[in-house]
Amino acid sequence: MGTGRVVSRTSHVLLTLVGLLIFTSLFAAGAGAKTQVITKKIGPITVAPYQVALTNQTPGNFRPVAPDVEGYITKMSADVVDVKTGKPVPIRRIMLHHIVFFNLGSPEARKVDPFYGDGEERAKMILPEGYGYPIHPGEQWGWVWMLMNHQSLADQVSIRYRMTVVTDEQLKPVIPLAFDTSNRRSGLVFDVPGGGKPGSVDLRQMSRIAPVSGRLIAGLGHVHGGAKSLNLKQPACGGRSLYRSSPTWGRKNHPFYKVRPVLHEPGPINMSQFRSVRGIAIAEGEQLKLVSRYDNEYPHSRAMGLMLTYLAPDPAVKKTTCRKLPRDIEVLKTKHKGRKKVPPRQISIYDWSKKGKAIEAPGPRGETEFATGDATVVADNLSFTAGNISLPRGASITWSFPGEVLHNVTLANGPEGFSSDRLRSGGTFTKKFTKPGTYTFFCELHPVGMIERVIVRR
Ligand SMILES: [Cu+2]
Repeated sequence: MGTGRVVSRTSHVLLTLVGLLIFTSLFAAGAGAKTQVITKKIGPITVAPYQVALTNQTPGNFRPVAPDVEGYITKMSADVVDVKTGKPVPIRRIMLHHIVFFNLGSPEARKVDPFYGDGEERAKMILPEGYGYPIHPGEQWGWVWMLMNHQSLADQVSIRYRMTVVTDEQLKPVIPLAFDTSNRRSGLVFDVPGGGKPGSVDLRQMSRIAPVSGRLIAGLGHVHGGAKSLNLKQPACGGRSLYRSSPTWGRKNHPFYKVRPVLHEPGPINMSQFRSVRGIAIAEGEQLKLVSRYDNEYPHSRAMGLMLTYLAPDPAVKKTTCRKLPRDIEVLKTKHKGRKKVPPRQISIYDWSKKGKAIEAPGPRGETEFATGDATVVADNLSFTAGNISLPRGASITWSFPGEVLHNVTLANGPEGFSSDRLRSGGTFTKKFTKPGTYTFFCELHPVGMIERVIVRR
């Protein structure tokens, strides 16, 4: 659920196609209309032990394949499956952190938003009766995804996506409209600093203008650990709430809380979605605003506030009327029992054991470097130089990223949440430490072993 920037990053990936492709169609006859379930499976994608695999950093240049038919997608879901059995892979093996699909079908299409996105909460596109996302033969699609291997051995998966496609029938077409409260920071993430009073909240917002008059007929959201809610608002109608997406958190023993290493605080097991056949009337040019609410008592680095909504163009909507919201709004939630309240923060850093396993560590091995002022740290060769460093309050650290492999620095625990972008080729990141205490960090792309501990003196 991203932005034009992500499209440009993925488009070069589309030039080559390597991978296994399986196409299955199940036909169910209607009154002239055909409904088929189209499944595509791309892979095998290899993920190294405890490593992350990113779309454009993975050998093979895997790209998504479009259904190549004239019709409409009414439902869509994605998962990672075993290469041999085709069955979904458990999170303790490999986790699909996120996946986002773009339609690069035409020059105009390049301007539009992702049409489907899913995080580890396994959100599905489920459009209400009579609506569909239009697709055409010969379309090129792009995608962005991240896989994480939670085991000490290299592993392989295929990415499987399933679409319910309606052909030979005219449905009402929808336009995807995506919101991102990081306001397009690289990676679509933001850092909640924390340090607030119990109950304090971090609010972020992102506004955009409705490109056409129409009806909002469905929406889904994505957040990370620490989130309270996402709220889509209509400023022209007193800022009323159109749709609130709320998280359901897994129970303490859910696999999200058992796997290691973690790249960010475990996210929810579900975000509520909405759909409505009547739809919420929105006038062309009208502003829509997404507000993300996170706990700000604790730091939450690499947080997200993403919402994907579907707008069905309707020229009958002439202006903003602020009429009552349609009564047929349906809120879709998981049937699994979970926790309503944001669970306590659970994040640790990990080092390699002698046997090559990820083990929790208080910090990296080695002596603590005592700095009397600003310091520099080099992030390269899967480690941070000066892994343990002590600084006076008010001093800064500049991290440099000289190599060709992307790395970053992400706060695990400490008095203030922050992270750098993913950097390489001489990129740098500087942070001034104004709060005394112990900070632990990891690289979110190499979370085992690429760790750091900073002590800021009083
Ligand atoms: Cu790294």
